[in-house]
Amino acid sequence: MTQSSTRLVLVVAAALVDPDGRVLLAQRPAGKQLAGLWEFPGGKIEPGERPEQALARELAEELGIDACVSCMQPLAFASHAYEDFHLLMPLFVCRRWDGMVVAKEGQALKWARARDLRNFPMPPADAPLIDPLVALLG
Ligand code: 9L3
Ligand code: MG
Repeated sequence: MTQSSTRLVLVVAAALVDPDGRVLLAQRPAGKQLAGLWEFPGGKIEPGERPEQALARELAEELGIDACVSCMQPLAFASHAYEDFHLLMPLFVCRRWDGMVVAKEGQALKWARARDLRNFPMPPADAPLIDPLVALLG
């Protein structure tokens, strides 16, 4: 039997939904992997973190908001095999947070209507998350 040595990378992402039903997309900055593509904000889950905790930490670091952890709703799982690692990424819908969204890392941000999400070039893991999100938000 051959052993696969593919690294598993656990990431968590948010569909931040504002009171008008718009969803926040963040553009991956130049110099990073997948630069220029629009993603659901989030990042890697660190050892010992629950996914929702990791997401709250990432949203604080990247967007300066204090997201309501107990309000996060799991919506769908993304999975994508890159050449050197396999990405697993749950998407949580977040409708409640404290503070104003600010691009803390200089990233471009866009509030998009669910039906417009398909117009943004996205990383391969994020694109399949649009259908369940559109189904939820209409
Ligand atoms: N990633 C893909 N879609 C997302 C996020 C937050 C992350 N919505 C991918 C990009 C990288 C990996 O996950 O391959 C780790 O993300 P980061 O730490 O570079 O933001
Ligand atoms: Mg990130």
